[in-house]
Amino acid sequence: MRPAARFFLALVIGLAALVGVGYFVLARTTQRWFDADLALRAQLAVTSARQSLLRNWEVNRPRLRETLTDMTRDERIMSAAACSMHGDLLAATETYPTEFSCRSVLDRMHGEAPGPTAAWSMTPELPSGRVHLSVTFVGDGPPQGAVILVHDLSYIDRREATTRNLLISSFFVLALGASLITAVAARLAWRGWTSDLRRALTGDASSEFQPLLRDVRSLAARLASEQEREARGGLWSPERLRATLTQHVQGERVVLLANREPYIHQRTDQGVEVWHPASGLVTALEPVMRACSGVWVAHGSGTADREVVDEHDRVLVPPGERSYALRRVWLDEAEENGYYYGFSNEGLWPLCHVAHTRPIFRAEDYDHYVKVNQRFADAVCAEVDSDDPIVLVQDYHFALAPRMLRERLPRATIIAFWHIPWPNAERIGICPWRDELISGLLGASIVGFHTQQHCNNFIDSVDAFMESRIDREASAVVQGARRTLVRPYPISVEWPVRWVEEVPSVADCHAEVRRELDLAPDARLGVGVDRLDYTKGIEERLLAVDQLLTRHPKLRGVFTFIQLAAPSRTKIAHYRELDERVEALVEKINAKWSSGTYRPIALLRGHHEPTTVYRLYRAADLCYVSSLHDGMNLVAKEFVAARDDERGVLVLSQFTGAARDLTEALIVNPYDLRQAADALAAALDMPVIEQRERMRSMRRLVSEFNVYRWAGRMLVDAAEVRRKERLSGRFGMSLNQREGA
Ligand code: ADQ
Repeated sequence: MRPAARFFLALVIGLAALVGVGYFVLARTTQRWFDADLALRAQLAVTSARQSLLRNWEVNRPRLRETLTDMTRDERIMSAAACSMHGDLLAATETYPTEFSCRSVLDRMHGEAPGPTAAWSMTPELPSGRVHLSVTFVGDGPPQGAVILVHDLSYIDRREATTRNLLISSFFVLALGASLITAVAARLAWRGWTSDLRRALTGDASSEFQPLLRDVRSLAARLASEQEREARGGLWSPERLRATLTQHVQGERVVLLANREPYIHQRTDQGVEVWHPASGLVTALEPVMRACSGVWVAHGSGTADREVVDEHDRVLVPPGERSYALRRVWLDEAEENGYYYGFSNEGLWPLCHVAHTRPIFRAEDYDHYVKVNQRFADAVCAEVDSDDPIVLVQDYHFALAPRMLRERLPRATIIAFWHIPWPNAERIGICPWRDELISGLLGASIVGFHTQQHCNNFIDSVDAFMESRIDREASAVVQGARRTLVRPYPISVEWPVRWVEEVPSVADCHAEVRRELDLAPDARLGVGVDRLDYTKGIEERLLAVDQLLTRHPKLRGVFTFIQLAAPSRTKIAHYRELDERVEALVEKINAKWSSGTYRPIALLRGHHEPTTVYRLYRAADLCYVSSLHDGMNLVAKEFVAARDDERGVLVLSQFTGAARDLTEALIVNPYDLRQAADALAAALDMPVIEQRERMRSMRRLVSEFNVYRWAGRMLVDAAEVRRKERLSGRFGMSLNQREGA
């Protein structure tokens, strides 16, 4: 049925219901009025004949009857009767109905105490129709008897019928009129509104649409470009990223600045080995650089790094593939201590993570931070091959570099991505160099974070500490003629992950890992993979395993948790202490629950190559990520990417950025050990069908929102900024003037 017909039908039904209810109320009310009216009339008739009635009562029955007949001259009184108080008939008119004998009528009054003028009435049904019966008592002092008057009600029925008909017709006329008027008014208003909106969208807007207009336009533009992009490209892949680079940024090569290098050349007894560092940033960005080519500028931290570079400190990587250049920057020990361990990891890292470790700010460390940022910015400038390059500045080690680069390369498109959380303004406010950090980042064209919350915190910090205009609608900060976009780009892993192709099938991983760890073939396995960092909640994770075994005895001797723990930042006392605490805790829990060769926790300290990590992911029944605070956490996404069998359960801390994407994980508060232990138990008990459902949905998400998409969207946004900047440059206007125009 068409919507208009449906509307009309609903209208008719609604009106009919309304008429029905209206009629019922009206009929009841008029009936009550008529009853009252007739009772009054009866009383009047009896009162006016009272003298004659009293005179002839009991003594002259023929005269009494005449008096009753006189009373029925009123056209609406059909008949009358006079009754004694004992219910005997004294006299009655000829037409008095036999159904209403004096006794039966007085009995039906249920012993109501009659007063001299009291009246009583009812409306019984006779075969000839409805009548009104009134009983009025007569007598001087105590009543001597009662006069019963029978009224004809047919005129009332006639009147009611007329009223009902009138009511129904007027209702219909009114309803029809109202619907017609409403329809015409709505049509006129809709026409006016749509033509206004059409005019607004084509640029000829009336003033009341102006506030709405910008939102509608930008939303429409965003949706259109998003749809077009997604429809055109399908899943994001290295090829699509490369095509995006060529199409949107004219194939300009990307220069990436990050502290950590993607390949570390390390001297060992066996010669020079190439290591893949345990770093989320590297995991994410390495596939991007292989797709885009260009240069990765990083600290050369390996013991054999200097041995393999050319005279420009460059080496082509990946080894054997040589897709892009790695430019190494050398730092002496004091610089590394001040810039990396000191300001970055004892100051900024605890400042940005809510993990209850006090940040330490030393002026000497900050001095090194400034100097090293400048050194790296200079290295980037030496690597660019145009005056408007695209530079990707990565993470908290380089908060100052974007402004330094901007000063040297005013036309560069600089994307600064902050891989860790950005705290709220109050917290960032405690850093003695907060203004410098924020101002440094605002040198970028785009500042990216994993989540909208971190973007909001950054904008609030700018608002609190900087001279600037904040364009909240566009999520941008404007300083003078320069605009910095602040956008969320949730990072991810490559898809498909190349390591998955290099490891055995899930069934083989399952069997091999259990054999290697000397576990029963059907042993249940949990896995955790982290740098040894206090933000990762490793102690809380081990305590949750302890709780699990306490609360679920059937898992003792059956469940083993493997924790890979790569030593990290070991020059910092806090990290060394953590290392010791974790070791001691593992010993304690193992001592508590071990029996025979069974140990509930296997702590595999040290760095492990990605293939080892992926074998474990595939062998495990569950993966527990218990970060106390984490920008994103790629381990969670790696576990999902590893499980092409659609099995295994992810237990994930609510304090990770990943928890916003991977909602089918079992989300827990890692501080709540009981809840975490129950989630681990639920994971081990989860039916295969549910595991499949959850894993399939998470895999769909990670495959779609992979790291190529992350990089691609930043590049597309960068291209947009670039286009606007070029336009404003060509027309000699500042960006703000253009944006505001
Ligand atoms: P990280 O703090 O390094 O990253 P995460 O995102 O979990 O944390 O990535 C760790 C990476 O190192 C993973 O690829 C993992 O496989 C690997 N890894 C961890 N332990 C390992 C071990 N023992 N041996 C070998 N490999 C190991 C920072 C932020 C995160 C953010 C990333 C990316 O702190 O919040 O997700 O950057 O933006």
